[in-house]
Amino acid sequence: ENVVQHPKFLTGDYNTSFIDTTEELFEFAERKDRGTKLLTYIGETIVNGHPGLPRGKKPNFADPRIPNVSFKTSYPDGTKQILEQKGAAGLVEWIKNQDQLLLTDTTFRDAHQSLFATRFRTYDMAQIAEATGKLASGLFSLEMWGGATFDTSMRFLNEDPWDRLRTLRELIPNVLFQMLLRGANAVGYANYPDNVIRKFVQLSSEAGIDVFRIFDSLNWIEGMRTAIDSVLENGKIAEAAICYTGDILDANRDKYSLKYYINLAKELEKAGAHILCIKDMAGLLKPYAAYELIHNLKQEVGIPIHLHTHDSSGNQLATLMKAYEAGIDIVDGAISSMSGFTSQPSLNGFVSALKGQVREPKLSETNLQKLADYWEDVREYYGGFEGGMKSPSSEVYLHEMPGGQYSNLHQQAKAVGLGDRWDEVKQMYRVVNHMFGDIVKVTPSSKVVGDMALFMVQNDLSEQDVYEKGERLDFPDSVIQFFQGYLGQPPGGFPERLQQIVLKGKDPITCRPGELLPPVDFAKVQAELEEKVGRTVSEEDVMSYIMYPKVFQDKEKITNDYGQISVLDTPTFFYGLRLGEEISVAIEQGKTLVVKLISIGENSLDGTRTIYFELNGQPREITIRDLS
Ligand code: 3PY
Ligand code: ZN
Repeated sequence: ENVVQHPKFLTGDYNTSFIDTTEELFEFAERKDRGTKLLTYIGETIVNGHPGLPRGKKPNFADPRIPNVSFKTSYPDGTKQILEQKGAAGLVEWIKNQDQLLLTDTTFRDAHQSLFATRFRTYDMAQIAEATGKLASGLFSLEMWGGATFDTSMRFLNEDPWDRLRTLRELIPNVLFQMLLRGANAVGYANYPDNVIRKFVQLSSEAGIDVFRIFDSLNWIEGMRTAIDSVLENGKIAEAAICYTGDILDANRDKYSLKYYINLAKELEKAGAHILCIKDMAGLLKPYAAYELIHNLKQEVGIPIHLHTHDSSGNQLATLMKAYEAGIDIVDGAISSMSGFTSQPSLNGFVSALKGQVREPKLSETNLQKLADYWEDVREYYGGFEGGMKSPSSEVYLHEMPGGQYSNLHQQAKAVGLGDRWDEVKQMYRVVNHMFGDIVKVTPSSKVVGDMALFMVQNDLSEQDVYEKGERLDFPDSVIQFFQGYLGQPPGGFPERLQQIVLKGKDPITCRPGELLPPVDFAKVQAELEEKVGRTVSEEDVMSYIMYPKVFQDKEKITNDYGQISVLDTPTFFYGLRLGEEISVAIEQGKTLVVKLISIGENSLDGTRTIYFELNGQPREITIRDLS
């Protein structure tokens, strides 16, 4: 603030002591040269590429087809209005009274988590948000937050996950927003103290989440209660999940039987869940098993049932169909151009398949196609992160890897030099599951299995080697924590021999980790964080920092160096600019920078290059260290 803008000056409310007593006049903000910061980022990207993507010339992408709905239509009322008018219990009644099958669109979360290692940017979501609210207002919900997106949006995209939530909420005021919450692990990979879970649920409710899909990575109900209770306290919808693994129709695999799932479902209903989710994170629920499971659950529980699956095997549209026949209330799908393989089955395809049926969903095929056109164009930008499946594969029945993990683990394998041993990693994943006693594999338990598989392949260890040389092995931290009981207790307990080998004399816990973890003192953490980053932080920042301290601080540093790079379009964000290319960047409401790349200098003796830009028509040079 300077003198002439000061409110007291503007209103004439000052006297001669004004300058002496108004200290903030002498606090000069760091000169914010946002232009230079942005040019530096673009220059860096041109010279050194984007992490995880091959360096090279920026491909020619067509402009995405954004459906033209703005101003022409208003937002039709949707499920969000029902929740607002009738409350959580009223919404549940409304679901039960439906004569249509309800649908959730996962495109904004699970689809890209499962196909593109969670790399989709808010920029691309925001551009289709209004059209989604207007063209698909009949959806039950949009799954658009949580799971791995919280971590990756900060870690790889330098975005604030809370901003994504708020931005989309503003643009979609009519459809329920749904998130994936990992029970006591919130949106992280380890258990957090109870007060962190409660605060997280409160803040996400306030920022716009309506439906919380809550699961525990070992199907351990104790790990879910705090989250369920918090959602109920906030007046939101608690959707509690049974994670499906194994095969209820395979008599040889009786650990996860129909009876097991029915008991779990009843417990969750008793725990206060509004909706029961069957979370088939790997896509193992075969069509006839789905009928059997849902048909039986419909008789045993009174709450609506929501089915989530992944189409890795290519069988899952058939599973949705059998689920429909068994009376499922709500089903997840992804917009067709973001569906299939490790993602959800096609929403568009399923809607078309049900046309003319008794419980036909109230969604327009034409409108859904418009959304599909957009995502088809936008997914091109992310080609470098694609998971690599070229066809459906029933191999998933062997390794049982969650769809949301597949592309991420593949990236992780490449990063540690095991890209060409991916087949071995997948086979080892199966071996590790067996060694761990056949566990539910979903974040974070799936990460433990993945870490162990990578560890064994990398060190050329067989199962036998682990038992024989285990004393001398430094197991990954996540594996040690798992056997210590810090992710909770698996059904049937831990395999004792392996547990002893991994823990090397340490005692495991058998109680809920949240009982042992001291509550976080939020005010203290806030002060600590403000000290570290040198600015005032919000409660949301504190939460992001508690869950991802290093990632949060790295993001802060990148923001200091480059400014808000989330305002860049995605091709520029990943590939910089082509020679002669000009872009407009809206850095804030009403303020636009026009950036043009003029030329790229030769590599000089000190290892740097000069990049010549025009910024709003003025020549600007940026020097970048060439890391190649
Ligand atoms: C996640 O927790 O991120 C998942 O998608 C689990 O399926
Ligand atoms: Zn999923």
